[in-house]
Amino acid sequence: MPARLQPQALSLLPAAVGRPAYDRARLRAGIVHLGIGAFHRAHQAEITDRVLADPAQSAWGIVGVSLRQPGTRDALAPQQGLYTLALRDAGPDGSLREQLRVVGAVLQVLVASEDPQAVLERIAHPDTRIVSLTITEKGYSHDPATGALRWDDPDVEHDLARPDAPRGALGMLVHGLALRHARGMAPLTLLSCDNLPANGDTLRGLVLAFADRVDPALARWIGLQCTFPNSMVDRIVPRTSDADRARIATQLGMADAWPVVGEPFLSWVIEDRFAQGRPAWDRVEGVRFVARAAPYERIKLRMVNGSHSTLAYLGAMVGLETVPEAMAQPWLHKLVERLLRDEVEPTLADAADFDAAAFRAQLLQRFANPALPHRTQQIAMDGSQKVPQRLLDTVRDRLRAGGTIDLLALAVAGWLHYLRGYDEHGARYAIDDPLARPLVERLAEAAAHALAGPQAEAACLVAFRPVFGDLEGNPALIAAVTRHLGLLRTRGVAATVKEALA
Ligand code: CS2
Repeated sequence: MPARLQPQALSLLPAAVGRPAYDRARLRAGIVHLGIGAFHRAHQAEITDRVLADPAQSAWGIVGVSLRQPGTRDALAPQQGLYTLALRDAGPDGSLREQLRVVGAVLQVLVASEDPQAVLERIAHPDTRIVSLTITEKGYSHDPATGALRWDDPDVEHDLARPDAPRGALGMLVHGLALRHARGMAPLTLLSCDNLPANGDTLRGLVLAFADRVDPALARWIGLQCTFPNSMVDRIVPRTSDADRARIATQLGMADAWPVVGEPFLSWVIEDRFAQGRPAWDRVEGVRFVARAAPYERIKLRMVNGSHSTLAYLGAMVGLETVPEAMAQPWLHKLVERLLRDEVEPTLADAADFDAAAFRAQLLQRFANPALPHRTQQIAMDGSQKVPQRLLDTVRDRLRAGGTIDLLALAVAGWLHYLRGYDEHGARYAIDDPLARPLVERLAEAAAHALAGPQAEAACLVAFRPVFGDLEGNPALIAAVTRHLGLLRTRGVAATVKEALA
């Protein structure tokens, strides 16, 4: 057993491994981050770590929070918060490259399900100035089509009744802010880093709605004093595998119980609206503060995430396990390229200084990165929460402009096909989605109907309002999804895609 990664062992790391360029003992924790998973640790925490090298920035250490699972805390506590970030890609000759860096920005990890009071008090701590979030789409307890709060969400119901022990993100934020308000403390910036359209505005709407139920005066204070910048975040970060752990331990010469692995590409665009200051994150290449993030967000959700989900559903149905494997199929590669060029990019034409062709070429390379075996099933999860902003907003814009939606409809049909729960080889998988039950039950009813067939299933899916919203019953979308679904079911994914490209 190699020794464990720890502050005392930093000097023993090989010279090529990056490490904190500051005295961790001098840091204060200005940031509380809800959802301290791989994504945050490969993105915001690394960027913060680089900025902390300047002693003038030492107030921006991070306290991470896991809302439910103790896994990250258990892994990082013996390492006093240290962990390794491995950035991986392939060189021009195809050889794999990996750059390791030990990140020191995370000072402590709290587990809300074990000690919600500790999290509330941390939000109400005088050092805290920013609460940031990566809690995934479903963590917002909202209706994916409209962004409205779901009052019947079990976390919301629980947290309205238990201000002392909230378990969801909204409850934690509002009850934490209530402590600050009651104690006459300064307001906070609440910074969503999730893949939602207008993530800051969406979070603001949800927090204000929840707070208004708790205490209208609190809601007024939050609305007037706290800020909710929108932000766009882009870096591919697959789940860490045991092979990653083993390889990284060999390179470090010591064990890291939970390293994170990502691509070198990095982009973070944040609206510069902070209630109590912010780190100089923009000193790091790839990070920008702007007045309005919406154009960047739209490009990212539609180009990166829209095509990612398309690859994930269609790839998973033919048994392709990873994104680079899917990209190695010329017909899937071409589908993504054409989907972007012909149906997504025309909806982004108003974004200033956006070079769509260059972005597309770079994106295709990022997806093909052979050093990142990002699993199609990981991206396929939570479709009901992802499809609206990744594909359906684009469909809306195309229909409004009188454009074709053929390849977008193929992607939607791919999701519908995927929801049957087994791939083309008969291999079964679970549908991991908070709305799996209503979706699958509805589709099963449609399939059992006397007039069963792709038409009934497509109509039934497009009638599902929480996802399709005002596209409910749209005849053009139903017709296109029906056609593709029929082919997917009878001739298979490869033949259907090739025909769509012909
Ligand atoms: C992916 C994203 O898991 C998913 O749904 O599409 O996590 C994606 O890798 C990132 O948004 C890239 O920035």
